[in-house]
Amino acid sequence: MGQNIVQKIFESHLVSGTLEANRDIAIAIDQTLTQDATGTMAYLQFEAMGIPRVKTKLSVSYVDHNMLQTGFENADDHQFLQTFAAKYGILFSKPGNGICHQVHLERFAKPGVTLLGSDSHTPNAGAMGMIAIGAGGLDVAIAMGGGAYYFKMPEVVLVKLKGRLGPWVSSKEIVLELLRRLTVKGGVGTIFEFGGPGVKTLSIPERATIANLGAELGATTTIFPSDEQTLEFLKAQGRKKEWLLFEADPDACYDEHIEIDLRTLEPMVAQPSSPDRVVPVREVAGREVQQVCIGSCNNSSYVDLMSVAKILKGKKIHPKVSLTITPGSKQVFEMIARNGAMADLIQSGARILESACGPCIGMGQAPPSDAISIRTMNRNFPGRSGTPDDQVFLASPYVAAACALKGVITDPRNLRQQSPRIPMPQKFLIDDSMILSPSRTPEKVTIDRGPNIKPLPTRGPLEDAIEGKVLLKTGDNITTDHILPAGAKILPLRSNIPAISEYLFERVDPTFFKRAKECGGGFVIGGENYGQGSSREHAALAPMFIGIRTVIVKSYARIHRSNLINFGILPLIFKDEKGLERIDQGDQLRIENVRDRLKVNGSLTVQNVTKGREFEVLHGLNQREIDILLAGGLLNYTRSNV
Ligand code: MIC
Ligand code: SF4
Repeated sequence: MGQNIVQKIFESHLVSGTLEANRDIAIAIDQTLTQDATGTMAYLQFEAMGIPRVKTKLSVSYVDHNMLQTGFENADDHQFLQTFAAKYGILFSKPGNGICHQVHLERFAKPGVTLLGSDSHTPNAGAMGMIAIGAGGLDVAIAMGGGAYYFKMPEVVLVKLKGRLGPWVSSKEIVLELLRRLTVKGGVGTIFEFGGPGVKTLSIPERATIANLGAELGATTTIFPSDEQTLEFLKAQGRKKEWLLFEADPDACYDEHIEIDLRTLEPMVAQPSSPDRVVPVREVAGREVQQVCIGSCNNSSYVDLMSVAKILKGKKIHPKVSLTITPGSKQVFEMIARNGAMADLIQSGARILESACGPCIGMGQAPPSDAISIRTMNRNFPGRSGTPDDQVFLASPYVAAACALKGVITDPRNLRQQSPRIPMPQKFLIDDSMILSPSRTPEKVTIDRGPNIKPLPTRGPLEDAIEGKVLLKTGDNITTDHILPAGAKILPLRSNIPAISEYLFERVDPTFFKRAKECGGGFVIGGENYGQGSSREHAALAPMFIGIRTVIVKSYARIHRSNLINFGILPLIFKDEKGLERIDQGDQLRIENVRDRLKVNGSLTVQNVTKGREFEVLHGLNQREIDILLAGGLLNYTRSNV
């Protein structure tokens, strides 16, 4: 029987397990990437493993998130990362070189290989016909040490594209359509493999927009075939030799099929404050817009920004709008600066930001209160922009540019101009001088550790009885931005767990940390898709640090569940609907014989001491996960197994 692309790569990288949906598997990792906001912890963890040099074929450390240097903290972290990379055999992409996913696609992604990244949008590189998965920093540290990546074999869903996109419709609409149909939890336990004749009409950056936003569906990853378009892109990046034709066999099988006819798509937006609240632009047209932000790892490629420049050329943006442009990489920035498009953007009234995550992660450009901000990004979770009552809409660069011109939400088809069709460059500007090679004399490199870098917190083996108060009862789709927000104020504390812990659940309940501290920890209770969004392991590490031993919810997002296990927090699941209803915040819960029950049983009994009742919870853990939890986390487990 023929194979799909996912099976082909998994088979050639399989370390353990069988390639059947929902079975435990482990794959070998060829490449890793980290970014600065998750990288410092990942490298401290790698260091704790005592391995002198990374064992991957390629590991890159990017600096793109914590770019505002309002104090010494972020600069300290950059120094740490640079010296660490030099010593341990890692390439270092300097601040200013660009956003990790954009740079990785340009310079390192290649068909047929595997990439694990400590950022949830790592699947961006799936545009290149490779398996690229987002994970917690500790999983990436293990991979850098030569360890495999363990997960459940996802179902592989074929997304078959037919036809060609119409004028003013971009590849963003393809993935917004998927989000509209499937919602933010529709891709959990799934890999989306794109195929069909419509794929051939999409360039690599257009495919990357889709693969990137696949993370918002909760998917493990998204992958495209490697074809003529891939060859063109690699050629233009001076990397022709890395191309190989990589497609599904004609008789390949899939667990499910989805079809999208590109001709039926129209300009769309995701309304506040979830990426799946998708509607056609015309349904919300006319609402006043105060801010437009173009950029992020989702839509900041050369073609994206050239399209915006073409739309804005010779015109002025609406007086009420603040427009920011963030080129995704130095390559994009320099190319549009040299060809004059940057001048067109500046003359239109745009504010130009450095190549970094910037507004996407609330590192500046928080919008005014209650104002509409149109962003070409991938996440509009509440308050993520930095403004508590933000109204962020996600849109394509075409829609964003139209809104900037008109000052109201505008369907770009109503602009009196032609839809820009920017050709892919024959040759990109290649200058890797901001990617530093590791040292040839690593023994001479000392790692700079400024006062912002605090030692890694650890915990002992799992307790046999867990007791505590329900500190928080939340609803469905709690994101890691709810659990531990990012933004300009909190991000600089990513290397300082004691300090960052004070912001746990700050936006959900500002009293959480104080109460948790008074109680010495406790339980967190939630609904469906708990922990969706980012890969930040701080959303598990900080709870572990303040004494949270157990989370009980209806279901988990993949990366967050792994992060909880990695840091020794039991991720339990309500057995039935009523479980959640029977608990109130403040109830005292107790679980006994935890260690023994985990070893022999799929369920545990929770006593609600306050209400004098018991209820059953499931754990759904495999043997390896149980062993990790019993050891008190993945680092303890790895150390004791080496
Ligand atoms: C995000 O987009 O939410 C982030 C910031 O890039 C995170 C990583 C982090 O929190 O450091 C992600 O996507 O994993
Ligand atoms: Fe950076 Fe935003 Fe992309 Fe996350 S989603 S990597 S914050 S640009």
